[in-house]
Amino acid sequence: MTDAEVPESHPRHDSLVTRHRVEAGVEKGITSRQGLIAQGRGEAFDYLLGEATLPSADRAARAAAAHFLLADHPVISVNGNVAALVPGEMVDLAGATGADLEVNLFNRTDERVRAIAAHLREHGATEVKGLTADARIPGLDHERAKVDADGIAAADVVLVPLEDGDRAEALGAMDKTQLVVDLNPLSRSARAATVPIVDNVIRAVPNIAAHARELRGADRDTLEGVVAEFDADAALDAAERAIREGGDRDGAESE
Ligand code: PTJ
Repeated sequence: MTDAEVPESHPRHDSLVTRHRVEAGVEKGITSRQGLIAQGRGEAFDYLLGEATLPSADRAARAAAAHFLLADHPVISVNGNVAALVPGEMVDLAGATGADLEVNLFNRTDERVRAIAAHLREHGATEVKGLTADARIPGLDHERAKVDADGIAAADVVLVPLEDGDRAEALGAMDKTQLVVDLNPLSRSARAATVPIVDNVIRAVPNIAAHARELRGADRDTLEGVVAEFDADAALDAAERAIREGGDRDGAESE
């Protein structure tokens, strides 16, 4: 079954479409088989969140957009799941924020880096970093540490969706502002983030781009105000509460 063959009327339409995209990503050689497991974990959290963007996740997306617009050198890190799920949306977000796109993989092979870069170009990217891999993130073992010297290594703000905790923490130790998209509010990457966006990457990425477009004309003070107002601990608590108490369906997140 392809995206188009999942009937719109199916009660789990979005979830099934998402699964098919990850499956197709594995078949195309852009997503690792472990990506299927990661998707299953994410899907379970999304189900508990009511498969909707919480108000706290929307505020996080807005704070992320403000960080992007304030950055000197923002970079969006793309892994195999992200490439399968939101390739065009990531290219659009890069355009809306002036960020570079860099392929950075947990289960790295040069073949998969090249396949993901080509996939992003098919979706409109003009430049994709990650192929040079001439710098290292300190404190990580070999493959996960490989980054471009003029990309993630030199970035001040990095968007790291669906990360593993080690890499997110290592980027934090390099004093980079980390914007993390992760459906699990208890994950180490969400907890290490400057801005944890507890939402499905499918909803979060277009939402950050929409906020960036809306904030694009704002002055520095306004953007710094958006950043300062955001409380990461409160956002994580709100997401955990929503999961435990039934998402925003019954007003659990009524701040
Ligand atoms: O392509 P690679 O080699 O870089 O590998 C990518 C994966 C995702 C396989 C790798 O980074 C990995 O194993 O990640 P983890 O440790 O399974 O963590 C993935 C996190 O992302 C988990 O906390 C999931 O809940 C979350 N997640 C999964 N799908 C989504 C998600 N968060 C947002 N949107 C999703 N669609």
